[in-house]
Amino acid sequence: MPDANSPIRHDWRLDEVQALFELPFNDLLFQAQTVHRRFHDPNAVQVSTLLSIKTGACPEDCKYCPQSVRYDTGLEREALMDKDEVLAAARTARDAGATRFCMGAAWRSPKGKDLERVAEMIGEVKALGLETCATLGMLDGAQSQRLRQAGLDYYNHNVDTSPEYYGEVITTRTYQDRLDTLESVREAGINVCCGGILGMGESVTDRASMLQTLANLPAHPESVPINQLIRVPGTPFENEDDLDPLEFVRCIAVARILMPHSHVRLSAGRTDMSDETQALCFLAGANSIFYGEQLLTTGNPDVEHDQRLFARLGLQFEGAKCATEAAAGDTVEA
Ligand code: SAM
Ligand code: DTB
Ligand code: SF4
Repeated sequence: MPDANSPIRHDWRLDEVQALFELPFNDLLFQAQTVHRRFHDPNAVQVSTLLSIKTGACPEDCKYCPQSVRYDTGLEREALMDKDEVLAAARTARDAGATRFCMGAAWRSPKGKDLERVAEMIGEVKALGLETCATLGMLDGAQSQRLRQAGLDYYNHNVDTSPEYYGEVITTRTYQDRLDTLESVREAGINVCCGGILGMGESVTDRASMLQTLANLPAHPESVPINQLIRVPGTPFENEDDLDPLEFVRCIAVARILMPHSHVRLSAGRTDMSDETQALCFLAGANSIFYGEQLLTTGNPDVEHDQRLFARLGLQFEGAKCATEAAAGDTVEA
């Protein structure tokens, strides 16, 4: 029987999640911030830096993605990077204050030789003192175990949207395929990073259903990235409507309430958000970001801008080991 007093649940009903989305904004944010303070330092934000280690020419048809071979987005394809280049980028990220380095590859799933090359990168990035994360597409049990053995700390694999809306977004792999990968990763003992995208024409019920799916996994993902769609010209979703920033904040707040221990990441889309919207996301319980001027193939705020925003909000980089932490904590004149 679930403990009615425990906020850690895996039995959320859709109507309960929808009811959270429908709360008056102030009530929702108060509840989310209350949960947040019970489980996290309210003024610390975990920072990860991304690197696309293999870019473009992906056989999948994800309608949001500039890297699918099916859409003409003008992106230049690039083969799997050399280890030394990856390590140089990881060092730069560490020296700028990132604590986790996430390597992304535009694959449906990694092939044997490529997986070995990534495994080698993981070991050496870890040796720099960084947490390691990878997002390489679908994995089976043996591949997950190989990555764990190489020292992988986190694997990112998103459900992206609700099971009901999924068919409008991707046709080349099923929702169940995604859940199977998450299970393999979890069984191998790797931390799970799993979230989705808002602004793809989904309904509020779809957002509730996506968060319900994540919260009702056997264990909550340690990291929950909430992305706002980046409308890349040439992708089928390039002309989607603007998302109301307050609807985005609501989704962060509901994720925080449903998954109290998780790091909720304010992920892609920050270049299109005001500082004030981002501040509301932190108030709603977001405590992680992607840091550095590039996501995978698209832009992200300048590090100077983020450092200034952190200073204005009195936020600290969680677990940073370098001078940037002090810089981010300094008071900067507005
Ligand atoms: N190819 C791998 C896969 O899909 O499993 C890993 C890389 S993929 C680019 C990682 C995630 O980035 C996607 O699942 C999606 O949630 C997010 N993403 C990709 N393009 C995006 C966009 N235009 N806007 C927002 N998020 C995006
Ligand atoms: C996630 O949820 N968001 C990141 C990361 N996981 C891999 C990727 C965002 C990609 C945005 C589009 C691009 O830069 O290509
Ligand atoms: Fe390929 Fe991943 Fe982009 Fe889908 S999201 S097209 S699988 S790179």
